[in-house]
Amino acid sequence: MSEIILYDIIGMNDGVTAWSPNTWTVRFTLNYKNLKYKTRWLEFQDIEIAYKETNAKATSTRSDGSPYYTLPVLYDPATKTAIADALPIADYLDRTYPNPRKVFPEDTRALHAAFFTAMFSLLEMQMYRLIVLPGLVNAGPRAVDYYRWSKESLFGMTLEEITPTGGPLREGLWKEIESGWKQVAGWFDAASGGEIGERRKPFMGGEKPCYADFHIAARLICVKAIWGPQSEDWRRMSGLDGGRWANYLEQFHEYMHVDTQLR
Ligand SMILES: N[C@@H](CCC(=O)N[C@@H](CS)C(=O)NCC(=O)O)C(=O)O
Repeated sequence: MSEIILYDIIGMNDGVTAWSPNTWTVRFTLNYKNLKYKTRWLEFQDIEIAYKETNAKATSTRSDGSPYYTLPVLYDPATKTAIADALPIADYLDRTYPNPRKVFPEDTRALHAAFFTAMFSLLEMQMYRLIVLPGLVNAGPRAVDYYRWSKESLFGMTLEEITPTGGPLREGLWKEIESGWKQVAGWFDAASGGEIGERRKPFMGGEKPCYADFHIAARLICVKAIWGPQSEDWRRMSGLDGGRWANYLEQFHEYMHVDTQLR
């Protein structure tokens, strides 16, 4: 293939679902830059194939020292470059294809690094815990054993312990998520210098999205895909902060193209 290849995990909830937050961030980046690419869809248990096909290096290891294979992986035939992980991929794409636009506006890379740390501690692990168990269904029937092994060995807990299905533990996670989103909402307000209503800037990047926006939108898409758009959980999350996050997601339409052809 002469086009860039994005390796993504196929979701089984509803036809071909693009559900992985980290691969979504890369898809947004490719779409935003108008780059031509194809998607190679792998089932969850087959992620290692991306590394075999491209010679990409796994960036982390499991507790037994073996490579931890995750997606996204991106292969660019123009430069014969194979990279794993959303952030190094975005850095590579900005460096190699700075035009027509970068996802990291000039001199915002350090602020982005601070943003990732803040997002992770405020929200991401808490949201992740609420999708790990239902994610098993979306990974598809052939992935069940691998998925369970992968997540349980990472957390040192069963899937059912990672994702409490009720009770105070679940509510506690929700409370943290609610307060996390409230703080993120404050960041957006700050970006507009206190302006509200029509003059409020839509994105963390101002009038145009930047990587931080894609990072957030990707996580909203992921929880919506796994919980389901009609689920009680999605209703709860999308209703937070006056329905702000569902409205926010709608602004990404022009960057949401998904190459659904299986290959
Ligand atoms: N640090 C990586 C993390 C990638 C990651 O965790 N990807 C998930 C899908 S969103 C995955 O492939 N998980 C495989 C597994 O847990 O076995 C990145 O930012 O891209």
